Amino acid sequence: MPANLTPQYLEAERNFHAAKTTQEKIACLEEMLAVMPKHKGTDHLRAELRTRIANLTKSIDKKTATQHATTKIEKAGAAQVAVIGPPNTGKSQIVAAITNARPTVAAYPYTTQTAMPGMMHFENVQIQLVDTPPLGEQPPEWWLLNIIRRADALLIVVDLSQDALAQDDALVTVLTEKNIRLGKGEEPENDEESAVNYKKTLIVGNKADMDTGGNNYRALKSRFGEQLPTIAITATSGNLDELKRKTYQMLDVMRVYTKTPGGKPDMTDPIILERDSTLEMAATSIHKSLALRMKYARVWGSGKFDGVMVKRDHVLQDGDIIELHV
Ligand SMILES: Nc1nc2c(ncn2[C@@H]2O[C@H](COP(=O)(O)OP(=O)(O)OP(=O)(O)O)[C@@H](O)[C@H]2O)c(=O)[nH]1
Ligand SMILES: [Mg+2]
Repeated sequence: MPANLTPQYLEAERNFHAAKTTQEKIACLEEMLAVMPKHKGTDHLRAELRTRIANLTKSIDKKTATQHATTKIEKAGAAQVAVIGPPNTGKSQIVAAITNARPTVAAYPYTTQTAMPGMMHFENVQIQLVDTPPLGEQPPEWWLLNIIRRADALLIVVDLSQDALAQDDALVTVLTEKNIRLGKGEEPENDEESAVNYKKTLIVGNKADMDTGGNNYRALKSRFGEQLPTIAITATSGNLDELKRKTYQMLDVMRVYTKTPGGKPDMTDPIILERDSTLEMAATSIHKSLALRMKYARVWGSGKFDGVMVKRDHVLQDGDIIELHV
């Protein structure tokens, strides 16, 4: 057996052999990839798993494109944020209130059965939220787990009309078992061996209108407030600007604008980059070949003076305007 495969890997492999549908098989292979220790000894196995996933995906795309669409949500906008949480906490209400999607909201639990994406605008940035079925004490369904793993970040929604801590603890336990941890985590190089998947997370206490004296939110904040950003909202009230702002802030990104020589920058269409990205990373995000061909750039904002010439390794700041020269 190569390279200390973990018990989680072996379990995923058993599930793979037991899987009946192609989608389940793909999910098990993805799980195997996700929980596999990452080092030289597993390079070969990882490549092999990727090829198998690609081949199965090709066969599925031909057969059942629509069925596939509800279990794998294509990313759109600056980031994909999965909205997850226990039953009936208001996940669909939140997605309906701050995006263009219209998922069903209802007073009984287990209303949502499939994932539904919607776009949220925050200032000049578009962020994709994905409404999901409830995540209870049971392990999540294979495809929901994949959506969570693939998402750039999570909104965890709990119900402040009840004891929110019990709900959250159950959910954190379920995710931890699947090697998903909440927060920013270590740098990838320090974490190579562990195969742990860190997710930036905003904890959303919903139904604040029913939290008498704010006691449940206070308890939630003292439990998570040091590690994760938290917010209390009333999703049915309509005033959710602060939720949008905190969702954007959690992503830890920055906006950079481009201009042509002599032209004006388009301030409505920023490039979204990880905070502290360099000029080279900005060019790559526009087009790989552009990064190769680029000779220098001028920058307005983080440079010593406006329009100063900078090199590839120049670290950009939120709001910078760049002019690339090839
Ligand atoms: N009082 C109050 N009720 C809310 C609030 N947000 C949602 N609700 C109600 O809570 C119920 C559940 O809302 P949903 O959005 O369907 O909850 P969900 O988390 O998507 O539920 P599942 O899909 O079953 O997991 C509905 O009756 C909503 O009207 C809120 O801020 N305050
Ligand atoms: Mg729902």
